[in-house]
Amino acid sequence: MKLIGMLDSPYVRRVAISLQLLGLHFEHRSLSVFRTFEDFHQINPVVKAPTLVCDDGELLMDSTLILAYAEALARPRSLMPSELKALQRELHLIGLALAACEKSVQIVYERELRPPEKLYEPWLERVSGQMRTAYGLLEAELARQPLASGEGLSQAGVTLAVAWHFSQQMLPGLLPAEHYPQLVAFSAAAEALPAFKAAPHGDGTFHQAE
Ligand SMILES: N[C@@H](CCC(=O)N[C@@H](CS)C(=O)NCC(=O)O)C(=O)O
Repeated sequence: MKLIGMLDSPYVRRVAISLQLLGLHFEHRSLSVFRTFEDFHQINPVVKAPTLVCDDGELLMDSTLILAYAEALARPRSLMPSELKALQRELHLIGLALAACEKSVQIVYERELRPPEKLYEPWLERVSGQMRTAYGLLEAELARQPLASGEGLSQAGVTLAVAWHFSQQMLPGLLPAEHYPQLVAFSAAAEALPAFKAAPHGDGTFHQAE
């Protein structure tokens, strides 16, 4: 299967890291939804990153849906807990991390895609507040109950580490490290893992280690 999209997208990156952790082989094509719109359009006319081209040619999009398929392919291997209470917490954390991701991406788009005179400050303030709230809640969750950051890393761990790293790279200064010590430590541990190093944030291409 082929994963289409750039690793500067937190959604593409969470899929690239998760596929590795699930033991699934894939090729990666680092196409930009902006700079290479036409090339992307030829693969997926909706131009959404990530796109997964399955081995039979079927197209999947949306990182969470792609990961649902990947989980089914990888069975019995899984990044999700099976016990109900643990699954509930896992989904709660993933929801917070995806909200933080979405708000971060909205800030990036607002800053980078709009002409400066069309920036809408009340919207920027709103989404910045939502992003800080989501990360604040994640920080409190990790302080209350740690999450495995090495062996045993779960989907919540992948998603929150990728989200935090993305926000740090793209929105420096918006989230002062001293307010989020748990997230800083968790992210550092995750970024040191081989699966994260093989799919670094940016415009590079992932190569599966043999
Ligand atoms: N909920 C989606 C969000 C994906 C998303 O917004 N991807 C961005 C790149 S970071 C994209 O495709 N942007 C182009 C567009 O929406 O037109 C997911 O989890 O995959």
